Amino acid sequence: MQRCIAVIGAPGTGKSTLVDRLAQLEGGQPPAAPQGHEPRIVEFSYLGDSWTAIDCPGSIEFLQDSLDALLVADVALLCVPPDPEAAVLSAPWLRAVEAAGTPSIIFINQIDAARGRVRDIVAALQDYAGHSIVLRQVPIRDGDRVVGAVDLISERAWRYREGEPSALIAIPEDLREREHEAREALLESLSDFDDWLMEEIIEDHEPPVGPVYSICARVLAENRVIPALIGAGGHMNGVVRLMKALRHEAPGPEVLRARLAAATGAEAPILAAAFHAAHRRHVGRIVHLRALADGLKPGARLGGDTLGSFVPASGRGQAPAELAPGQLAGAVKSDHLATGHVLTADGQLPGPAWLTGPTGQHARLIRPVHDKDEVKLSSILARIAADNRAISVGQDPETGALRVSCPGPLHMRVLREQLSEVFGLETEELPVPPTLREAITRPVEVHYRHRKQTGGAGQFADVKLTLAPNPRGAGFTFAETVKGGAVPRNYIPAVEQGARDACARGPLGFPVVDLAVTLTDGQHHSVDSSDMAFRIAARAGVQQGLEQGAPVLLQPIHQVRFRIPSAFTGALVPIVSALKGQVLGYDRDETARGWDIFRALLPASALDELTGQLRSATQGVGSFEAEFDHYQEIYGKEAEKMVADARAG
Ligand SMILES: Nc1nc2c(ncn2[C@@H]2O[C@H](COP(=O)(O)OP(=O)(O)OP(=O)(O)O)[C@@H](O)[C@H]2O)c(=O)[nH]1
Ligand SMILES: [Mg+2]
Repeated sequence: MQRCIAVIGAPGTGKSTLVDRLAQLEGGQPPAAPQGHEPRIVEFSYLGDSWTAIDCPGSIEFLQDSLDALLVADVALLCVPPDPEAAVLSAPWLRAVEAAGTPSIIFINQIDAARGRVRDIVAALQDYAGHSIVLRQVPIRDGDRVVGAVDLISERAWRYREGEPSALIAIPEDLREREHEAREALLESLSDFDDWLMEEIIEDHEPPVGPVYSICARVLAENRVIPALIGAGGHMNGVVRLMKALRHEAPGPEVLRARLAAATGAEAPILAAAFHAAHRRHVGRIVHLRALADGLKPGARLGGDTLGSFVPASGRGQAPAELAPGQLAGAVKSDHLATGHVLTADGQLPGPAWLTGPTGQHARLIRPVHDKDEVKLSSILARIAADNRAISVGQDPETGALRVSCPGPLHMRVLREQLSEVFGLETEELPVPPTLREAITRPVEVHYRHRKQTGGAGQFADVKLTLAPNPRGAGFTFAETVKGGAVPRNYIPAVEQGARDACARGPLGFPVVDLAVTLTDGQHHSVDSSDMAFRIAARAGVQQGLEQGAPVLLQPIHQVRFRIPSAFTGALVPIVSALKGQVLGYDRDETARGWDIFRALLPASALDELTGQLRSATQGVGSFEAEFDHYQEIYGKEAEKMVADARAG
């Protein structure tokens, strides 16, 4: 059996350094360094147990990778900065583990550089966690510096030593009181989930250490509390203690398997879960999966087809011939396997809803530098997007170009590098032009006669039309009030078609919306009239009418839904106002403690700037989703500039 740890948390919280230390606890080669922003898979053993760590990138733009890792992790190791003021940086990951139901351990890392008390850090994190966070160690300080820790269950004290395991010492006298207090708080939290412990406490007994550790393991497997340990991965401080806690307390893959079965409603036995795909030059698509049953090997039936061959999960060493339960591997020649899916022999079940993070709001048009690559680019982007829920690809309706949305500019850059390095596709990116529209603002009557005499048959059609503004959002409507067959019935659809044709491009250069056209009268000729003639007449007539109808530019307004820690809600109001938006209100987010949902209307043209402003105002933690709501008139200099920009682009 092999257990899997998702190592997650805010940027620069020492995750990769810690994974390196864990992997080398028993000596051996250092693992391969992380590659760019790709999650890194590291396998190691400790005291006879096999482990895999998925070292996730910390950038919020790559949060999806952490969610993907939670699909296959037995336990999440959430690295947090040693600063109560920075607790909010961990909020997206706390939110993720709680939504996923993954048993989690918090590691307050870089404790050598602590800025504040450990209990304040825990209290600040608690604002963003529905589970109670229980402190398992208290720091030993020498002045301001943390020089060791006391384990609150075993009541053993350890003095840190640089670069090596800590030394056992006696609990410093001046720490006794604090240690007792913290221990009581810990036991009390645990006793909420254990009747025996509750009685021990009520009867004022000192509960023996062994059973208390067993309770810790059980409450972790049942995901009742989130224990917090402290240390400094970079200095090897607290690393052995952390690994021992994982060894004794982290549940095995059977717990994950049961959780996934419940979440997906799988009826057949779950054999594996596929969580990530990588594309490599000359190798192709590698699907990373974790075996959740015995004996998965190449040629087996998995997800409704034959499993191809394996490559080692870590990208190093020998490919496994067969996977032990809980083991990770890359599967090649297995293109039928979809990532983010739970796999049975015959089926692939989409992962739980929490697996899809906030949708990407950074949209760009992506064009191949060489025209010949157009078809290849669109098919490869579609494949990448199918494997990565943070990326979506479609065709921009205005320009017909490929439009890619992802969480941010860093992600976009990494994606384009991948296109170039793996697929040999050079691309350029352009901003998505706003989808401007125009509409008339006053009613107009027009009379248009189309007549042409060329050699034999001529063309004749005569239409009288009224054009009137429709209410915003009502779109194009057509009616006729023709009397006495002045325009015969059979030509009327052609008149409507001609009117619609004219709306494709109005006098300002944009599609015309919200227009009511009525055919009131006209004339026809028994020989020279035709559908074509009426269509031409109506198009020209409406074009003329649009020019006289005082056309106005319309810009799209989006309804924007922000997901932000409550602490930042106030900061959003001035941002929305500065971007000429309108605040609609906010509510507590019922799905995540400490978060608000904030709603506003904003011009689509402000969304790019909003991404940057939101990021700086919320330290990267806030996200938003925007959806077209309505068109709004825009006048003056701003309108002139938009028209000029659109003409230039
Ligand atoms: N003071 C201190 N610094 C540390 C410790 N561990 C790591 N660092 C430093 O913290 C920085 C970030 O370390 P990484 O291990 O790359 O952090 P990470 O969480 O993997 O970063 P991302 O993957 O970018 O999110 C580096 O400069 C490390 O040297 C520690 O225990 N104490
Ligand atoms: Mg890292």
